[in-house]
Amino acid sequence: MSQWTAMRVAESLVSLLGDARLILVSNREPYSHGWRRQAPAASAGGVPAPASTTGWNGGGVRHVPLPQASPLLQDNTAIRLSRPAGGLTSALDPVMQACHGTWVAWGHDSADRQTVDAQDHVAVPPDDPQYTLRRVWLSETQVRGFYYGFANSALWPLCHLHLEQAIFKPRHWHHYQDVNASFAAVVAEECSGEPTVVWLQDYHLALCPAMLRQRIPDLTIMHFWHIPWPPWEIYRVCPWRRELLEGLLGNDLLGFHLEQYCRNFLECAERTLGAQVDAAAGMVEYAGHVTWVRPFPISIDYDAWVQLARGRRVADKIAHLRAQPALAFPVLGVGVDRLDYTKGIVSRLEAIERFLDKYPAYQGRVGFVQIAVPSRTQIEAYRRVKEHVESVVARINSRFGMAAAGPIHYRYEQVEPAELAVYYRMADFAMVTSLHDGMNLVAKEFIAAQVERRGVLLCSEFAGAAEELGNALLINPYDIEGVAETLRQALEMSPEEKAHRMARLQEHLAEHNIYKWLVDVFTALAHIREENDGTALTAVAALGSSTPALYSV
Ligand code: GDG
Repeated sequence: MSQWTAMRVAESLVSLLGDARLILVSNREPYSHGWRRQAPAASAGGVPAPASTTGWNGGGVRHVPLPQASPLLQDNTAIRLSRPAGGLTSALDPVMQACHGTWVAWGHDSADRQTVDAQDHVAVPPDDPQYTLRRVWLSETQVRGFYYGFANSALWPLCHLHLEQAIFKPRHWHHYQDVNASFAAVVAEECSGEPTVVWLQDYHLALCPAMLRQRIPDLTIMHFWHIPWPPWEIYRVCPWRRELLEGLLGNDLLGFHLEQYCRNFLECAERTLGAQVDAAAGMVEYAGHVTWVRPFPISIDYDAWVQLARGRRVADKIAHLRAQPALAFPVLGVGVDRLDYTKGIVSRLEAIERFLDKYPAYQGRVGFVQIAVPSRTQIEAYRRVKEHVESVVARINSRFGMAAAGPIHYRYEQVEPAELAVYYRMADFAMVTSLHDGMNLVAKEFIAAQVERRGVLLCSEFAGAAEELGNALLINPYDIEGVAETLRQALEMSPEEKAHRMARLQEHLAEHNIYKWLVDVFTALAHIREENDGTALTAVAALGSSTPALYSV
């Protein structure tokens, strides 16, 4: 088991924080309350998750019953508690529980308003309250402009180099400013004069840091940006390029997955704002304030995925699945993605089609399970890519379909992590074909779940994960012929080489897990706080983190 465990890290972060409170800020909330139809008595664990049509980002939904009986309505609905099953919220939850901080997030669920007090607070986890969730309310119009509009129709495509999908509308921008101001006002209210560290998450909140800095100049503010930062030549098309940078430069520490994204950001700050940049040190000074910009490659709860994949009944479930006519192929591959145009699902399918064309001996012997999770379905570009994916699936299945089934088994739905682990463990190969991707956690989850080390990972060079995963087979998803060839290489690789590569990948991830990521982020912050106000660093030494010292360059 890794030295970086939830409990150990949570305790260490408390000492790294010293006397400061932690306020975490994200678009998504760690616990939500919704009116849901009662599940049939047999499934007492909760109701099935509805397919998400909102901005699911990195996690399905696990429903758990509320501890107290909630009022039943006539049509058999009741308030139920949900928890996103994504890696980030489950990794941050123990940290928040250990330091009893406050988590500020958009209250998006149908019963969220009914479950807060007069200050919009709800104590969580509800059965054993350890910290406060403060909900922020957004109107339907704000959600359309801020979330579907500027965040996901402008910033998302811009940062993923998909300029043809980017829509820059002043109305969306106005809502983005407005919502960021609401978040900043709520966070400032929560600070209540005590020493506080504010940790913001992701591209929904780019303006918040400067807004907060203006309200409380000596606040410690950090931000993690979960998607790539584009090169300046792309970034400069954004009409609000100055404002976004000025917003983010309110941070003391700004984290990206990769060194390259840090370099892109620094170049944008220098060329757009004329900020003072020291690229070697990862430092930028603007309007009298210094922001440190550092890479922190995010990871997964490795041990938890191993445990899921080794679960008591997983082997039986695999045998059951493989016996189904639709999956009765000697060789099975898997792909798991939000249905997003950045994930390169069409390229992946075309590469499989090319492979079957080129090597007919594999027809009827190779099948592929594609799990496509509904995402941002209110946006036209997402509806178009869904249609495209489904038309290619239909074409391949009609071209190569044998008696029982076509080679592509397509599931457009959310799937619980426990079931994902079954597919990951069962697969002979996994394909990650992102056209551009901050990190890609699916690649890491597949590795963790490969209990028998039989499988091969094909991973796009354009996913951040590729930097760490040299023992995967790296592919260029724009080169369909090349991917088809690499697929053949994967299938013809000796069992010894497969096991060797997988063992090296697993060794790496066992150490570089989500908890090490947390320690690295907070260690860097502790160095900054010491520089700013002399906070003791004994806790950093005690952790023995391998994070390079912030000032070592
Ligand atoms: C953004 C960045 C970065 C998938 N299907 C289901 C499901 N998942 C889980 C996976 C995985 C996560 O969602 C997907 O994470 P990714 O990293 O692949 O992709 P994004 O959603 O685009 O995430 C990305 C990440 O942020 C973290 O910083 O790596 O680059 O784009 O954990 O297991 N979970 C459930 N049901 C599903 O059907 N429950």
